[in-house]
Amino acid sequence: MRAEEVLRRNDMGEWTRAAPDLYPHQWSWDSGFIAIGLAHLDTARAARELTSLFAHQWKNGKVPHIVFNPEAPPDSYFPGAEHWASAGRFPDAPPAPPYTSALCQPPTHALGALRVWEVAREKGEEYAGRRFLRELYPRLLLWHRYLLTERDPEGSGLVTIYHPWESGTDNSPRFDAALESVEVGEMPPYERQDLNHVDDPAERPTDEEYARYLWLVELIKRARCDEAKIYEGHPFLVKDVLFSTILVAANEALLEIARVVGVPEEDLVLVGGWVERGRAGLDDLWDPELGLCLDRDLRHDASLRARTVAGFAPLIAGDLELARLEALLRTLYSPYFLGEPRLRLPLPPSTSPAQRRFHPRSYWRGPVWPVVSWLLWRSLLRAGESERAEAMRGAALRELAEGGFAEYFEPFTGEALGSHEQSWTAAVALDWLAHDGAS
Ligand code: 2M8
Repeated sequence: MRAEEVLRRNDMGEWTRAAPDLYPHQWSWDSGFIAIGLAHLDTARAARELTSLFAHQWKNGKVPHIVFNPEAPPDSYFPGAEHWASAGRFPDAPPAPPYTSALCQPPTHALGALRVWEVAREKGEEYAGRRFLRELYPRLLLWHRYLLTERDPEGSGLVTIYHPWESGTDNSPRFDAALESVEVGEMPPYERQDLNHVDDPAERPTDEEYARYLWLVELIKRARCDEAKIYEGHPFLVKDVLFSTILVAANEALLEIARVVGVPEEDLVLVGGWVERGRAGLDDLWDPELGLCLDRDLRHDASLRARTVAGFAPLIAGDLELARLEALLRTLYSPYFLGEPRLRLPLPPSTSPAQRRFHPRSYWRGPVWPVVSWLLWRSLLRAGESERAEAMRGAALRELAEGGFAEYFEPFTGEALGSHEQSWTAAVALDWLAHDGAS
């Protein structure tokens, strides 16, 4: 099946489901990537992917991590709309139904919006492209402002997450230490649906992890999503370096969008300041020994030491001093990552095979995720490392040509895992293919 077909089959008109069975709803950071892919097929439809998501933005600026599809078959996903229905009555919630989750995910949206504009301009669709950016700009600004205020009362430039689901890299070992200290309380019994849609339960998080995930949801609901209350008592509060660096990249994109839209100078100063603050915050979390940037557990005031792709955050944030860039490239091409001799292709495993509790089939504990390869590819290009970027693009396209548009891949065998028609995988493939003539 071709990338374009995957997106068409998952197209629900105004938005795209993340995957046909496993994920029948709209996911926030998936949509940012999907818009990037759709831009190459139909800029107007790509624009709607984002405007439809932002129609469910919360009053405080939060963009929900899932917008539930009222037409999805009952019991197709857990926790679904019923589980989150009470969140629809919280003070900041948007009108419901459709219901949304009360969590959020990394802000890929400005990256998507900028790509839509770039392609629209190339195609001579400047008028419609600019109109779209004018419509979305204030919403993007509100969203980023939420992340840099409610989620960063410290003013560190780094985003605090309340749940591993907010990171997008759910069961990554980078959260093990913080999650292990979460004690699960009384909850009604529940039935997982995700295991019905994969070949092997080892591809998904464990039951122990799920219990903690649901308990954290329960606590957020009990706090009625009051950010100050959550900050005070929640057992999982982590400064997430991957989330934070995507926000830096998104703020850079927002600056470009702001210039196209033509906004007051003070907006440019504000967003430019966010970019600087984010880079400085990442710099504070640099670990010279691992040659990576590390998340921080605020509850226990401790660094979360794990070798995962999130550690390359400064590379994604860009504008690095030469010494830091070289240190990151050394780690990336070392035996901990791309230099690992067992890798089938030189693509970044989500977790280093040398990391404790690495698992080559388990979700974010080891498999290669095309969207992450896309982020690193883009970062290498921007750092002027065009040969390395090109090698990564070539390897990624080969993996997809052989294994299809799977959610993730076993790093040593290239076996396709998880969902087999994952929208964001098809989307980044389209962007890589469009880059052919450009390289
Ligand atoms: C995965 O997460 C969802 C929960 O949000 C799940 O496992 O049920 C993650 O890979 C996440 O990053 C992604 O956005 C989502 C949909 O593709 O699936």
